[in-house]
Parts: sequence; C-alpha cells; structure tokens
Amino acid sequence: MSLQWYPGHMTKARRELIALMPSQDVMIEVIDSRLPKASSNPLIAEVRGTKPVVKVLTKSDLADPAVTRMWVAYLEGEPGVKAFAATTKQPQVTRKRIAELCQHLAEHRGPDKQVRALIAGVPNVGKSTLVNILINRQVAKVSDKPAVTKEQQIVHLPDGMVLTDSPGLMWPKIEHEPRAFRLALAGSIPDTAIDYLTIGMFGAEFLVERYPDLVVARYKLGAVPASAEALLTEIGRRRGGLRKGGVVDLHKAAELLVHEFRGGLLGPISLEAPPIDTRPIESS
Ligand SMILES: Nc1nc2c(ncn2[C@@H]2O[C@H](COP(=O)(O)OP(=O)(O)OP(=O)(O)O)[C@@H](O)[C@H]2O)c(=O)[nH]1
Ligand SMILES: [Mg+2]
Repeated sequence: MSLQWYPGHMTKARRELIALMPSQDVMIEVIDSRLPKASSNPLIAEVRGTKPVVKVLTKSDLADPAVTRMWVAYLEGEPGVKAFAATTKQPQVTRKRIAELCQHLAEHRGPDKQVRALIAGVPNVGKSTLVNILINRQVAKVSDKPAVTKEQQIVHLPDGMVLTDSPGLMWPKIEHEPRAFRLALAGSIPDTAIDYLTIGMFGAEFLVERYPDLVVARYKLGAVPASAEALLTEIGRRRGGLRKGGVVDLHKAAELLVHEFRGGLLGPISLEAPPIDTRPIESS
C-alpha cells in the first residue's frame, strides 16, 4: 500500500522553499527523534542541495535516548551536517546549541553578518515550537495536528539571526508502507488519511515485539500479549472499549493506543534505529 496525502498548499510551500533557499546560509531541518529516517523528506534534501544543515531531532523526550545518541552520531557522518537532539523540556540548551551550530556552519559569512536559517521539515515535527523556543516567545502557531503552519513566517532573533518558519512538507506519494505508518503513528499524517485501526495494529505489533516491558507496565498486564490484536483486545477490555454483548471495540482501543504513544505515556520509544555499519574494522 502506498499513501497519498499532499494537500494543495504544499505545492506552493515547496515552490517557496526552492525560491528562498539560495538566500539562506543554513537549513535547519527538523526531524522527529522517534523516526529520524521516516521523517526526513527527500524533497527537503533536494531543496537544501549542498547548503550546510543542522538536523534538529525534536521531541527527544519521547524517544529512547540511547537510540537518539546513535542517530546524532550517524547523521553527523554525512558531509555538511550537524545534528542535535532537542526537547521543549530544555529550551535554554536548545537556544544555545542551535545558535552555536548555525554560527559554526555559516562561518564563511564573518562574525558581523546576520545568519539566515530556513526551518523545514515534514508536518507536526515541531518546527514552529522550535521557532518559539529560539525567540523565547510565542510568535508561531503550534498545534498537535499536522499542517497547521500554512505560510512562511520570518522571525528576527535578538542576536541578529533571521529565521524562516515554513509549512510542513510531505511528498506526493509515500511508497514505503512502514514509513507511512511510522509518520502516521507519530502524527505527521492526519488521522483522516489512515484509519486508527491500521495505525494502531502497526503500533501494537511494534510495541509487543520491541518494547514489551513498557506495554505490560502501562496496561498492567499479567504477561506480554501474544499478538497486536491480543494487545488491543486487552486495552479495550481495560479501558471501556467494549461494545454491546461484551465484544471489544478494536477501533477504539487502537485510537487510544495511538494517542497514548503520541503523548509519550508508554515511556520513551524509538520507532527506528540507524543502519548499523557492518564494514569490517581495518587492521592496522
Ligand atoms: N513532547 C514534546 N512535544 C513537542 C516537542 N516539540 C514540539 N512538540 C509538540 O509537537 C506538536 C507539533 O508542534 P508544531 O510546532 O506545531 O509542529 P510543526 O512542525 O510546526 O507543524 P506544522 O506547522 O503543522 O508543519 C505540538 O503539539 C507540540 O507541542 C517536544 O520537544 N516534546
Ligand atoms: Mg508549524
């Protein structure tokens, strides 16, 4: 199954990113710490070209910290890339580190020139939240729904840096099913584009296999459920997801699981790890 969700304003948003990039010193690409690969938009890499980039892995409070550290190291292995794991829980660290990284990458402009940074990423990863953290005020609209920012917004920071927030950008067709499901589970694709049961089953299967202890603890289970459906059935039984006749409403249970995952209620979870470098270590 491939997924298509590319609302009209994104065509314009993409055109405007392409138009703006040449005047910018760096790109701040915002990706989700729980799914750094799935939330990296190939169209944004195209827009960036060879410009330096700070890859900000947002929502790091929701991801497995050990896996996020591996992602930061992995991403910094690419030329022209600096990476940083950010969270709203540490706004001061985020402000300081991003200013340092952008200054470093835009060194060629000299110390007196304003650094211009374009903030881009898929919907709902926390671009506007990052703008608000960096200026330390609520200037950009934030929401837990995807595709809230519809226009570019320029923000001048006290240190002279000029930021441009931009609308979340998808690409016209997501061919890889796990990628679409990860994006949907994390909330970058609206719930109207994929149904809760499909995303919930995908999430339940992943959690039972990879984070069984968190599942058992969250839903107070006696043992690890044998399957995704078994987990949703347990959730339905425990959380009022029963229809007439005592039949479990799996759809409702799936919706609950998706929301609890998004809110971080199960604990810190990473949906994907960086590829492991399997090259043999050269003997010296
Ligand atoms: N837990 C947690 N939530 C965050 C963090 N950063 C952002 N969020 C939440 O993520 C959601 C999306 O944030 P936005 O800043 O609106 O995302 P965006 O990328 O600008 O979204 P679009 O404009 O729709 O593309 C909001 O509910 C934020 O509160 C974080 O570090 N931790
Ligand atoms: Mg936004």
